[in-house]
Amino acid sequence: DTTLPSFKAGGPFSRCHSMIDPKIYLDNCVYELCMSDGHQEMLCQALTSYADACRGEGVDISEWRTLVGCSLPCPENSQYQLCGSACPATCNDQAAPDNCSLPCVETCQCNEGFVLDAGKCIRKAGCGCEFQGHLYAPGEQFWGDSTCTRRCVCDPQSRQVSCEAAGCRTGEQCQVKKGFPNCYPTGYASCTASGDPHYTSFDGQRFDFQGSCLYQLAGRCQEREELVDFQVLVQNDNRGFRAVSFTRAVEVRVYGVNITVSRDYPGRVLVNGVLINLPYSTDDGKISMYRRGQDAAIQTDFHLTIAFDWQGRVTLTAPSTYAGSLCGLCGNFNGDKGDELTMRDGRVAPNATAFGQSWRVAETPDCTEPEKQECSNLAAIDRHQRKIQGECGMILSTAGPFRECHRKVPPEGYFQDCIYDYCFFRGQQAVVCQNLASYAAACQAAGVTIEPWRSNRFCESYQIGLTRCGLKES
Ligand SMILES: [Ca+2]
Repeated sequence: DTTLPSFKAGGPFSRCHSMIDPKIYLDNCVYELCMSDGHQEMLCQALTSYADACRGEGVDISEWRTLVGCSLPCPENSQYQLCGSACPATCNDQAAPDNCSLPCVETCQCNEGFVLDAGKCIRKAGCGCEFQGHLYAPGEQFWGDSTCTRRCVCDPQSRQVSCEAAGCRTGEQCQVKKGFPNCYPTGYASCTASGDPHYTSFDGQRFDFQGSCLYQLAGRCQEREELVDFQVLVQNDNRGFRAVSFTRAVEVRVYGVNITVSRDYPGRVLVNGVLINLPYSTDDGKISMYRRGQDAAIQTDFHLTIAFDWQGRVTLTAPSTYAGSLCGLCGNFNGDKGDELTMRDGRVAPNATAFGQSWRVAETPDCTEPEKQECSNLAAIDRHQRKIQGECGMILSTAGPFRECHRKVPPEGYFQDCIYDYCFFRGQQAVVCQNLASYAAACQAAGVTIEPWRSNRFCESYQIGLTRCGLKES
């Protein structure tokens, strides 16, 4: 039996006996072996724990692993060392072992020419390049100065940094964040579709379009290599087919990934057809998805954000780098309100219906594209709602929760949308709430703090609803 002698006088641990009584370790070892039918792994664990304890006391123990067949499995490109450096060479500090003052440890040491990086031994060449005190990965691109005038790359072969003159794109400015300079958009514009649906384009044009097929809300339309291609599609409900007919699903196509946020899957999103919970990021980190208030927010690394509340309000925020290069129901983002209803063929549409139809991507079962319908009671509803503090009147109320917002976001257009939907849907609360939520979101986007407007009796929030159902802790 080779086991027990290892603990005996003259064995590899003998010099430790006077420092740490081996009896308890021996008893444990025998017990574990007995319980496990002499399993080798148990033996190795027991001996390792004694060896670690001894080393902790500064006792020099001799090689014991080969004696009992407990060789340490070492990862690729490394080898077992009974007494190796406690400061392994890493990408950031390749001379670490030379300057190490710690006692040696039993370890797997990287082979010659390799260093430790994230728990693996990689070739020194795989470490990348050092530039002005920072380490950059092979192939990584970065700005070589704080004003973004030199674009640099770490050459994977030579591990040398090479730079060339460059600059930020139109609609961008150089900013240093967290110590790293980068180009950031100078501004953003938002487009929304909400309610029946009512649209507000990037350049601020409001219109109604009640098509219920699949449409392009926005996408890159100019082939500009420096701009990442993307498409945002909306699928609307068939008006009249359901009691409440709003944007039903939003589909985002970018970087070869297909993301769908649908009313059919509240609280979750579909990524390439697979249902996932939030938050979630793609492996390359280029797309992240998270909950933002009542919305599912999808954000790309080029500062495009799409938010959908799983019910009927979608908001698109695009960076100024895309100004003038977009097309779809959200318009072209060129700062000119007059050409917003530009159709796919480049002509300006005679009306919103023709405009909407031109951006149809696909027909869906039973989808229709009716002309905007007039509601016969509209004038009477308008007069009544203007007088009251509740329902659509809450948007205009100078004593209401949105009063601080009136100067920043003119409320009249939102009120008009609200009474139009109120008229068609006979005052259904869910429809009114959608319109109020839409104005609230526009106010918050404009930086205005609004007062609480939802309550237990009116427009109860989704979160409160979930809590009531016991699905979520408050
Ligand atoms: Ca425009």
